[in-house]
Amino acid sequence: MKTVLDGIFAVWSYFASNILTQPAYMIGFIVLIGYLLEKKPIYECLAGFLKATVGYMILMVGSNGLVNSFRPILTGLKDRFHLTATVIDPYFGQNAVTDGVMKTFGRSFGDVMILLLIAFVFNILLVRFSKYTKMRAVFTTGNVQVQQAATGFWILLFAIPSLNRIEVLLVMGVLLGLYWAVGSNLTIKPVQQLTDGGGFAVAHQQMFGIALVAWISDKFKSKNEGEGKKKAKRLEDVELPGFLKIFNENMVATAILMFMFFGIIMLVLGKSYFSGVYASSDGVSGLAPKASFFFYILTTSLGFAVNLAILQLGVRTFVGELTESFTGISDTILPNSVPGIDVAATFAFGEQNAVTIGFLFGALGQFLAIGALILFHSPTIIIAGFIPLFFDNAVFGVIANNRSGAKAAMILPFFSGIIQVCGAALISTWIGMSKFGGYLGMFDWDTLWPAFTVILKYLGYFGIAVVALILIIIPQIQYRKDPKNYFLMVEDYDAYKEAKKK
Ligand code: ASC
Repeated sequence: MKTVLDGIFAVWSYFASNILTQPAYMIGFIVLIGYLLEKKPIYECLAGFLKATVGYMILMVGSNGLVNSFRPILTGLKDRFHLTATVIDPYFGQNAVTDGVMKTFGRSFGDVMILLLIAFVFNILLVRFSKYTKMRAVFTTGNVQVQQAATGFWILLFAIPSLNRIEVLLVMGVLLGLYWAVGSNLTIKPVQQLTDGGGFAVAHQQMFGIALVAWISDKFKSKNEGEGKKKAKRLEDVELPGFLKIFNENMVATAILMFMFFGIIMLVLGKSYFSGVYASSDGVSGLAPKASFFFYILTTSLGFAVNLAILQLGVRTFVGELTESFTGISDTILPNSVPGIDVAATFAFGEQNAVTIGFLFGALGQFLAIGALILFHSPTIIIAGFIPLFFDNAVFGVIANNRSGAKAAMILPFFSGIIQVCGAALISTWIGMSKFGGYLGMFDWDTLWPAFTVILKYLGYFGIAVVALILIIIPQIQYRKDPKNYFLMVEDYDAYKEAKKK
């Protein structure tokens, strides 16, 4: 018996570390399974696998390019001004858990793979029984699952320290599995509307945020587009006068705005800071001796537009394959389901300038909130991390613009920026993570999870049931609002649109 279990676990570990947590292969694998289930010839299945994997790898080149060039600039503020501060960034958060969980709780977290197994299988079961659970999305973004598992582990130990190893695994497996299934399910409607039936959901770290932004945007719209009033302007409808016309071209707009934004930050950091980076990175990054600082800033800033274009190319490469092949899965083993994928996939849809606008207004909100923390001598100072700043607020910008126009695409990311900083400062101080220099810091983990932490801390074991129940009820409410079309939305989007017209 023991050797059988060991064998199963060895197979799972191999799968989890090589495929599930490497989303490019995970997406490729899903495409492969989908086409096999559609009984396509094997060479076509293989071609689909390759195209999807390569497409996803291209997306990651863009996404990592953005993170690697702009994260050091934002965190540079911390070194340059010798701040003791907590960086909100998923990787800093993960390091803080690794570093601090032993010192804080006398425990270490070695069971990540088992946890992923429990939560992932649970997510699939919830979707398999969608008839009862009303959950329609499978969370496939393994790299963020690992980060969420780490932070979830800390939160749980903080709230209920008496849990033993097995109990921690079970509770987290259930709560995370539910959060993945319910959260990505919440994004289905806004994402289907954005992509005109793209056939996927978001599986990331701001899923409740996306649902909230969609809901508030619709309120904006009904207020602004009521009887007798003009339709609110989308970013793409704004006609700029004179020379401002050049902003209508997305690449030009991104280049100019990022040059101003990062130009200011880089000037504040100063030339000698980047020369220091060059020396300490052995010339891999930073400003080479004798190189022009102006052109260094220009090249760095234009890199934003370059990486964004790469990212979008990657999305366009794999999304078609994914949509087409997934019918193989949703017609057979998982009826009425869609795959949940990285939030970056939404950036290839809708108005491109909304990505930039969302990011910049989020930054404005974050910087104001950080200023307020400093001004009021908060015990924890937050440093903006690029990942929450960009990936959360850009998708909020895109969704808000798609549903109700330019105004919402500015206002909502602005408030999101404030919420991200204040929420992260509060929760990371309370649970004791701020001392270790990092917190996950993505929107859901600055809002929803702090609320769950309060429930778990004050209600203990009973709190676990309360949190699970809250999550279970959400898709039931969604379903009851429109039972006739709820599953049609993922089964056949064109038929869904027809039905809604009537
Ligand atoms: C995250 C994280 C990343 C990025 C990436 C965005 O939360 O950990 O590496 O966002 O998934 O494409």
